[in-house]
Amino acid sequence: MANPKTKNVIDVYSWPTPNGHKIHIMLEECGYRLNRDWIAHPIDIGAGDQFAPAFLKISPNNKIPAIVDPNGQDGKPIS
Ligand SMILES: N[C@@H](CCC(=O)N[C@@H](CS)C(=O)NCC(=O)O)C(=O)O
Repeated sequence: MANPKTKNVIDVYSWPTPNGHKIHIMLEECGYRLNRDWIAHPIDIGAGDQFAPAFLKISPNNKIPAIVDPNGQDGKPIS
């Protein structure tokens, strides 16, 4: 069962590169707050984390940043 405290939280998969930071900045500029509205999941692209099968399900082209919004169309998660 979904945790009611985290069911609306956006999962952000990123790394502190300019492309990674732009999603962090966008979320904060839009009023989404870290650890309240979004959670950071580090993907160390120097270590090859972007090729992990679990991450490739979210980002098939092995690129960060990627997000999972739990409230996509019809209330289903979308990445
Ligand atoms: N079009 C993407 C580009 C994302 C991108 O190039 N990400 C790089 C890091 S900045 C990446 O994930 N590289 C890992 C790889 O190619 O294996 C965007 O605008 O965010």
